[in-house]
Amino acid sequence: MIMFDNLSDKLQRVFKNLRGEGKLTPENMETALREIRMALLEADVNFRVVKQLIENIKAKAMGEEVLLSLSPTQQVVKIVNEELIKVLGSHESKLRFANEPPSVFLIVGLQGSGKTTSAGKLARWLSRNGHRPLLVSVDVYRPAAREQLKVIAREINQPLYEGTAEEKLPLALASAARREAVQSGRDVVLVDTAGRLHIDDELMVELQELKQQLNPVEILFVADAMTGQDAVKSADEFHKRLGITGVILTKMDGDARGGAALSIRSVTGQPLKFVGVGEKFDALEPFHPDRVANRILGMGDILSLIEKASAEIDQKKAVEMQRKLIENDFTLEDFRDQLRQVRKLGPIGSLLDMMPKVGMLKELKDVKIDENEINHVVAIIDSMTPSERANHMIINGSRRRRIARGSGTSVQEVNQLLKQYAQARKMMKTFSGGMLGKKFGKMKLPPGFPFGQMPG
Ligand SMILES: Nc1nc2c(ncn2[C@@H]2O[C@H](COP(=O)(O)OP(=O)(O)O)[C@@H](O)[C@H]2O)c(=O)[nH]1
Ligand SMILES: [Mg+2]
Repeated sequence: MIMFDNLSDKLQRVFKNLRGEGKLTPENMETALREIRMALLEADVNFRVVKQLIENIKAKAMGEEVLLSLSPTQQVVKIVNEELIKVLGSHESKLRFANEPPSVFLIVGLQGSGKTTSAGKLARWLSRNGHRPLLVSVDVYRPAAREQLKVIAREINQPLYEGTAEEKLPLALASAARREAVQSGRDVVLVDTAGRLHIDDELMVELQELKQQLNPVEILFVADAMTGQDAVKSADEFHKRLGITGVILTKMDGDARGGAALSIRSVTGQPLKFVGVGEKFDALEPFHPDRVANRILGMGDILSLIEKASAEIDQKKAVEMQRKLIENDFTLEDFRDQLRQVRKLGPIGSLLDMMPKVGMLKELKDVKIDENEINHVVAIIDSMTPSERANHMIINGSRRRRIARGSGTSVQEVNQLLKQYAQARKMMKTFSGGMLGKKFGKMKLPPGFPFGQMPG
């Protein structure tokens, strides 16, 4: 997110200036705090939020919590980091779901903030995370708006409730969509509501009615990060008049200064749940306060980077694999490709060791990728003929001996590989391809994948 670059630069300059100092004194702390305050205000952070932040940082820096083992810079970085995380909401705020499905989510906000796009993104995100969403647009005043959601639904391949000719009002449409969800076993109804250029009473009355009748578990306010403190103000007003349960901050890929992201939580008391980082439908990320704080302080967001890099490992291939799995067409050749991808991930192990927050990646650390073993397996598959790779059932005893010779391994190893392949094939089918797509991307490898002896 380029939006924090400026703030990040400025804060790092503050830390650099402190580096020359032997210890924290009221004087050098005063200077540092003044500079931090300026940097935050220039980033368009709400002035009350800045005031509170500075007070907290000062109290901590001057208080008993100062650790002798840290240098002045490290101390200040640590404190600023902790306080930023607090302002951003401390921990990831997950979506809530109704005890009895379907859960109704109202998507609300001003016109152009990104509601319709976010509804689509959220539908895709939910469907990739084990849910079965149903979309409905109740923006009855602008037929184009409903058409827009219809087009999006088709593009992301998620169902949309279109409504009948009689269902002309938002309430009728939304209620019918909920009934439809019950009937078709959909567990989340995403209601894309009408927006206005400004908050007006008519809109609020309509939304209040929807809230009363539908009893939504989430009322997500969609705000455009580019509008800075205006976004914060309207979030606050929506919350006062309607009661929101979370915020989706869109257009974080733009060059806004970041003030909205840093203020909205403190001002409204409601958490940022997702950020929109692009126009595509997968450009939606759960909001992680600690990662954003790290990013602002210039620690880089190694976590997101890795997640992204691994998610993008040959997406095309992953999709193709998924198709093959569904059609039970996963050959030894595909198995070899898969292993090559795993091998590509190898260096991540060493990357992890350098990272400050490995705790979060415990699952990852436990997966040891044995490159040697993978190389062996790849060599064995390399020694097969194309028809053997396409159909492992034809690999009889004499073929096994030939393959072992060709790859410089033993028949035993070839046998073991074929067994593992058969197991992997079975297991992957149970995962119904999910692991190879998003989940594989996030490297949530099941224990022992792809070898039995891996610790997990
Ligand atoms: N760059 C960027 N554009 C976005 C994002 N979210 C929405 N948009 C764009 O913002 C514009 C308005 O979005 P729309 O969903 O129609 O807003 P609505 O009026 O609130 O429903 C569209 O051109 C979207 O493509 C985002 O996260 N990043
Ligand atoms: Mg819209």
